[in-house]
Amino acid sequence: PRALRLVLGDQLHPRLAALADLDPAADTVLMVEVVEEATYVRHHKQKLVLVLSAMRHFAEELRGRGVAVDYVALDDPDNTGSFTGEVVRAAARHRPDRIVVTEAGEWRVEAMMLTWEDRLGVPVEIRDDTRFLCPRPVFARWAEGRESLRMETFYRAMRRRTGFLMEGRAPAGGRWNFDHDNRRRLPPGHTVPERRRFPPDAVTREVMALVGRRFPAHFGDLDGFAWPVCRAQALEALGHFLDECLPAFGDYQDAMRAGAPFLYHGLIAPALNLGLLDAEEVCRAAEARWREGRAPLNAVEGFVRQILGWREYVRGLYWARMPDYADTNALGATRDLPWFYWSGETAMACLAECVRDTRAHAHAHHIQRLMVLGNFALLAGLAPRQVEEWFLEVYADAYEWVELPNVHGMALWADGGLLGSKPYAASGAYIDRMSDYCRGCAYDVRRKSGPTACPFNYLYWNFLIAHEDRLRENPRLAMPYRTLATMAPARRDEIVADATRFLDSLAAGPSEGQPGRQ
Ligand code: DLZ
Ligand code: SF4
Repeated sequence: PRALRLVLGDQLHPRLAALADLDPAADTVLMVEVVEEATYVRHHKQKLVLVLSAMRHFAEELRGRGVAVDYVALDDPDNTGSFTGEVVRAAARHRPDRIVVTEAGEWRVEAMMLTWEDRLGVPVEIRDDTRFLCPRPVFARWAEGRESLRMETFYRAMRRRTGFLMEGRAPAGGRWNFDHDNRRRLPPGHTVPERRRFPPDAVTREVMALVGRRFPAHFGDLDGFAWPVCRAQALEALGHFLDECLPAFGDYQDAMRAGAPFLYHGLIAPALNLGLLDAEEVCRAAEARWREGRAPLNAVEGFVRQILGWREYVRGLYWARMPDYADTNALGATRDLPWFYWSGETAMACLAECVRDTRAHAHAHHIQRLMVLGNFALLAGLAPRQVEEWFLEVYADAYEWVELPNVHGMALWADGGLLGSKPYAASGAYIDRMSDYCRGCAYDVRRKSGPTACPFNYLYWNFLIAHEDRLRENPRLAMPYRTLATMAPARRDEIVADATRFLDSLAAGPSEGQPGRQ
């Protein structure tokens, strides 16, 4: 019997479920570069390069192991441009007895896969994606009958289930969570480590030319590409993080500094989400550093929480709630995405800096995403769908399963609190505390009102005023609402007037003389 085994662009793992029982004498692995995946949202140029280059490297590795790989390149003249079209064509070429796939990361692609068996008249076996530590049915059972689905509860269950950072039944160090120790700002003059870069090899350079030619209008710089594109490079990047960055990762994980986009962050999400690394190995490696006394527990626990907790949790939630999850808009947000999310042209230094980092690297770290770009979107009432599309396009690590819950639920509270117990709204004081952005800003973070005041300040109170009915009873917002209750009506009016003036000035398209989307 001959199997055709499809490997998608974000499934580049040596022990992928669909390859488990591969018979090199009879089976063929199918990999396809299709324009639909590059354009269903208009991905950042570096993200396109990353995925396509990693696919080409992975195909070569399989061939090196003696596996027959049928690889359809983007420029192949017969390429139909979609997964379904290419599976249909490949089935005609190979006449397999069955098709084996690993479940897709995105709902959109799973819906396609579910049509293939009928269409082809060949059995299509869809296997669980064993790269994740919490299988979809396990999450569904955990979620069943719970009123709220809190990450913290899930994370503790996962610690118990996997044994990571456990001492018997107790959490290592006697606490589940060391986040309290993880909110330090970067001391002035502190030097952060140089990060490992992976300059483009011949394969990557060819893909860069292809992307430049085929997708010139997509956002993002193409030059400067330095992401790991194969497993060996990804392991090197992981090793570098563990050696140089993990020890201080916890302390500074929420800090931001102009001109230093990477700080002590892992930078492994692009590789992890492509399959070049897997969750278990990175958690195991980080835990080993702690057990060997080479990294403190607050750092290692903070890291493991992101992978074993948060990452698995958002994926579980995505599959448990899609497709309806994407449709909610609990705060009724409808404003168009301002053009500066593309151009970076805003007098708000924090936002301009985060957009610049994003354009240059297809990367920004979690606080830049959540507390600057996401926080602004929340406070300004930007339409969830537009914000989600932006996040999905611009980050090298973004696939809908991970992007959507993070943006829709965590940043925008568009799910009405299924994921987060309160909206992550913050005024300029938070950004000032965690960064050095405000020093270089045209606005004054200490001013509360008027045209030179930091817009985050009045937008924050304007947000609380606008959603008073919905949010006043939220126990986690009791403090700001008590403050609001003591505000004089004239002060409230002033806040609303400042916010209205500012929001009305946001342009949703390029104004004259501004650069285009790229
Ligand atoms: C993101 C992406 C891109 C840009 N291109 C391809 C491609 O040409 N072929 C492919 O197999 N996968 C690609 N991907 C990744 C898919 O979009 C991803 O597998 C789905 O979104 C499911 O998670
Ligand atoms: Fe951002 Fe306000 Fe600080 Fe300017 S003053 S950088 S807008 S937080």
